[in-house]
Amino acid sequence: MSNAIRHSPEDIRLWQHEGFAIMPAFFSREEIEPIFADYEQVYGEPHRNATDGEPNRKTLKTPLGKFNNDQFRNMDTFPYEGSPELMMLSLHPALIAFARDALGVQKVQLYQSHTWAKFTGLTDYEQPFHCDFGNHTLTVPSDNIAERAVDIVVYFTDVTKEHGALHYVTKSDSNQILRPGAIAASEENQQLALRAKEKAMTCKAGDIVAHGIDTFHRGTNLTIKNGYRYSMTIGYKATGNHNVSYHVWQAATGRNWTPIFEMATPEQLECIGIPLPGDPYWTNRTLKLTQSRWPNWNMKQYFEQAIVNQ
Ligand SMILES: O=C(O)CCC(=O)C(=O)O
Ligand SMILES: [Fe+2]
Repeated sequence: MSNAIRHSPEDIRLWQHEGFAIMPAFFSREEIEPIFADYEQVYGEPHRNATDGEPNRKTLKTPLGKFNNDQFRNMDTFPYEGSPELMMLSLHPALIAFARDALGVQKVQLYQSHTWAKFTGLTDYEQPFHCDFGNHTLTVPSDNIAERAVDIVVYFTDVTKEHGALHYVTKSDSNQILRPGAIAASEENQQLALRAKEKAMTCKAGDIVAHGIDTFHRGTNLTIKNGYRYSMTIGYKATGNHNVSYHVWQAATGRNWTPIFEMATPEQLECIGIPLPGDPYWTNRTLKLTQSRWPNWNMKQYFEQAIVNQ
């Protein structure tokens, strides 16, 4: 499977105008299988013993869903520990290419990446329709496409409606039901009207959906006995967009960075803030000191292309 471009102009159009672009088989079985095995080890085996796998019938009666902290259990944040495929997926060149084209910019940064494993019966996963901007910006989603955010969900398991499929409403529909550009639906009648138009992100492992922080969607319960859903959420924004943020990679010093430095290309590292070879940041001093922080990182290109020698 080619690494470079895995999306079509229609995917970009859908993301920009309808808020959701679904790209089946974006990742191949070979790319997904090692990651599935990582999730099984970290989440699957412990949790199959922790729940009886029975759907949560009591809370399924909740008419509109409610956020609760237990929905957000079983998550981890980049950089991960596991297979090279797991460690590198967030920086996959095809995701970077999609984010660039969707935002219409040359340079993008990875600003979010987390795993998520959901299990039947573990909690009530029903959520109301919402947009995700609330914890990605202190303002609201921009009117300018380039200043929006590309939030991609990758699935490592097949997802039917009974596996807690993401439910979503296209922008055409939410604009009509609410008003153009609306980002909140706090009334029950609005929630019900959105539900009347909702679609379910049912998919196969390897499929992805790209949306943004301005799209209406909601999480739903897993209702199949012993069901589970493994996904990863990966967020990109235009480089220099300080209005949108989520994780701070630089603060995660104790995490598993060494394999990232060993495997990533300069273009991938640039997506987490590392200047490219030839950038004036790289001087004799910064090159040598950075190399001593990450002795396994092959910085040859960075040394060779340094334009400032002092
Ligand atoms: O997991 C899902 O399908 C959706 C969850 C969601 O939208 C959220 O937690 O913001
Ligand atoms: Fe959400």
